[in-house]
Amino acid sequence: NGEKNILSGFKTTTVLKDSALEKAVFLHGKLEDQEAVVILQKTPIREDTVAEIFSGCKLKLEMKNDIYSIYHLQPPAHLNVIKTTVICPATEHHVKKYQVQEHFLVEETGEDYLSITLPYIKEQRFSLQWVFNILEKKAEADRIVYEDSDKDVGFVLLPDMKWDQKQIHDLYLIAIVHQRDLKSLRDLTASHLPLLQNICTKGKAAILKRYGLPSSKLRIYFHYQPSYYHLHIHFTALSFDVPGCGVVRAHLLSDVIQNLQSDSHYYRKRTLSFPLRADDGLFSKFKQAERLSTSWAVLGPLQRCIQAALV
Ligand code: M7G
Repeated sequence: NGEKNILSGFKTTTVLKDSALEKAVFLHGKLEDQEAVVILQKTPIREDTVAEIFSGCKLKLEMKNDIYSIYHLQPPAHLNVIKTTVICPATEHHVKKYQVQEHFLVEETGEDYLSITLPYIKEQRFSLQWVFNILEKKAEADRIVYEDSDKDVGFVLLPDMKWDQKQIHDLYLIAIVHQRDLKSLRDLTASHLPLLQNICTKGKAAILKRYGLPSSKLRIYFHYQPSYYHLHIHFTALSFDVPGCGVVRAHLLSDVIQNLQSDSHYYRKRTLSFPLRADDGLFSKFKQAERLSTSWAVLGPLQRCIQAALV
């Protein structure tokens, strides 16, 4: 559609991750002298395009043995798209985020949060500019699925950057709260129940209306730790085994609501476990504070197979 091919000048310095499972490659390199991360990912095959793929493709037989044949199929160009995410200029944190790394499980008490994590995240790991752009309609305004503009209980619901919106199977939306002083799960008390219940009810209704997907097919959760410390909630299709939806990082919104109903300070006091990369600055802080000697579990040997569920 006439877009300038900015990627023709991209020079790869390192392959951060090459995942056959995700059908994606994560590259670090230079784009016009700026550091950049480029993610190339093959998109899922949609059932409603199969007939068009079959009728418009070029087929080449690779192997035939008895009843088994393998072909290389070249689909029509418009159905042969690679979703490409470009982060430029990328910071060192972005490069680390996508790099395959050994993970360790950290158990953070309420006190650890105040003495180790909070001072660290105040240095702000990732800029929140993209979040403010969404809330202020400076970016992605045309992608908003639903908004409640109330300053206390309001939020914006829109497709996550990871979702190409081509099929419901891998539906992924995020609800970003309008309140600006909530960093993560740790900041929530019973006073935020109206906000959480509002997001839960209106988020589900908006997804049913727009995509026809009922709440029984949705997984609605927080990440702890998140990458971006402005409170947001993930809405993903239950059928989609998305990275980060497993027990070590995801906290279901319905559980969070119930926990706050039974104890207003639940998330201030509780020990919360989460995985950190070995090269994560926060991990070094936990090590320095000697908070890992008895409580860390080495995930190294299992890391390759559970990598996708962790990050
Ligand atoms: P998170 O738990 O803070 O971090 O979730 P994670 O990336 O480690 O899961 C932030 C969510 O926001 C992720 O699912 C991102 O894919 C999504 N996201 C990040 N950015 C920079 C954007 C953006 O610019 N637009 C949209 N729509 N989503 C984004």
